[in-house]
Order: sequence, then C-alpha cells, then structure tokens
Amino acid sequence: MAENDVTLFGRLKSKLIDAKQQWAEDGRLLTGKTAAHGQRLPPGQRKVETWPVLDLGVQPEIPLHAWRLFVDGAVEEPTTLKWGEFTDLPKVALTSDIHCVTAWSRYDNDWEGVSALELLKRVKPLPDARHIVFHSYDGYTTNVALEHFAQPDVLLADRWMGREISREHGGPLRVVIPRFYFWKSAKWVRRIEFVAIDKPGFWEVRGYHNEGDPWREQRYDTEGE
Ligand SMILES: Nc1nc2c(c(=O)[nH]1)N[C@H]1C(S)=C(S)[C@@H](COP(=O)(O)O)O[C@H]1N2
Ligand SMILES: [Mo]
Repeated sequence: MAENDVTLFGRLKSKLIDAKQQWAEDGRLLTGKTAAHGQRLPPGQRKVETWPVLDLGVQPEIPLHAWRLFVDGAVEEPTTLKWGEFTDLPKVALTSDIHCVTAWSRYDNDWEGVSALELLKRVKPLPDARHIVFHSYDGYTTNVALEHFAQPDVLLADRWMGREISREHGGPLRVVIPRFYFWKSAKWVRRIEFVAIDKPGFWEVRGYHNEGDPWREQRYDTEGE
C-alpha cells in the first residue's frame, strides 16, 4: 500500500511536550490583556523575522505518490484526494500573519493553496457538522469549529513565499488558520474529519485553549480556575 512509503524522521520530543504542558498549568506568558483585531501584534507576542519550526519532533516525509487527503465524517460527499487531484483544484494566494503560542509572530506570509471554502463546496457538510478535526501524518490532531474553518482566509497550503512548503514546515500540505494560534494550523495534514460533537486535539487535551484566539490571549484552558 502506498502509505507504507511514508517515512517518519526524528523522535517524539517527550520532554518538550511535558514542558509545554507545564506552561499551560503555570499560565506562562500570560499578560492578562486583550486587544482589538485592529492591533496587529496580539498581547504578549513579539515579532520575528525567521520562521521557527515547532512540532512533536517527528517529521513525516510523504512522497507525492503516497500522499492522500481524506475528507470524511459528517459530509454529503466524502472524498479522498491524490496529489494530482488536489493540485487540479482552483488555487488562491493570500498573505497572513502567524502567531505562535510560544510568543513569536511572523508577519506577511504569502501562501498559496486551496481555500477552505472551496473544499466545503465540494464535500458539502451535513447540517449536524459543527466541528472539524485535523489528523496529520505524524499522529498530531487539532480541532476547530466549522464556522471558523469556513472563512475566506483559511487555506490548505502547499506553497509559502513562492516555493513549495518544506517538509519541516508541514509540506507537501498544511492547514493555515491565521486568526488562531498556530498550533491550530496542522502540518502534514492527512485527514479532515467533520463531526457533530467537538473532539479536542493533541494540545487541547494538554491544557491549551479549545479556540485559541491570540487577541483574546486564549493560550490555555483556564476553565475551572
Ligand atoms: N502535524 C503537526 N502539525 C502541527 C504541529 C505538530 O506537532 N504536528 N505543531 C503545531 C504547532 S504547536 C505550531 S506552533 C505550528 C508550527 O509550524 P511551523 O513549524 O511551520 O512553524 O505547527 C502546528 N501544527
Ligand atoms: Mo506552537
């Protein structure tokens, strides 16, 4: 089977995962401020010029012949796309800022890819679809409300600054959801699952906020405090 051709490089960084989980418990980096979206830099963030790499330590290498995107769950038209089928879809280009919960922000990223709205038009979510879970080739998951996925600035991106997205940044295909902290933007996306009942993802079950709006500084899940 083609998927046997996917190679996983690196090892799970369990110390880093534990440290980030501790950040959530300690409320690290919280300023307690909120800001209007008109303020470009959200509270507690600093602008960087580089593009840091953040993941669980395992970076899949997915040859294009083995790449598949599964779109399923509460949709009228479940779809499996091969790479050539994905690249045949209409493309858009747009520019957005990245805000990572570890406090770096990177402005003016030029992305190209297929818009979430284009995908939704094809798979047609059923009326009970309310949430989306992204499943990635490295085992990572993250969730977002359908209403927030269904925005014109949300992309399935295969290009950044005029080049293919590198493996370390989630190539061949990653999700880009600019309005939330970057952990919501799944790298190496493999499956987009539509569900009626929300399913918190990898960081969301480890103390991170379910929504993750940087301007409201929704870094961590502070419920129950
Ligand atoms: N598949 C996958 N996607 C992921 C992650 C991951 O570990 N695996 N990490 C998330 C986190 S915490 C961040 S900040 C961004 C980092 O993306 P970058 O490495 O391209 O900067 O990817 C997000 N998407
Ligand atoms: Mo992150």
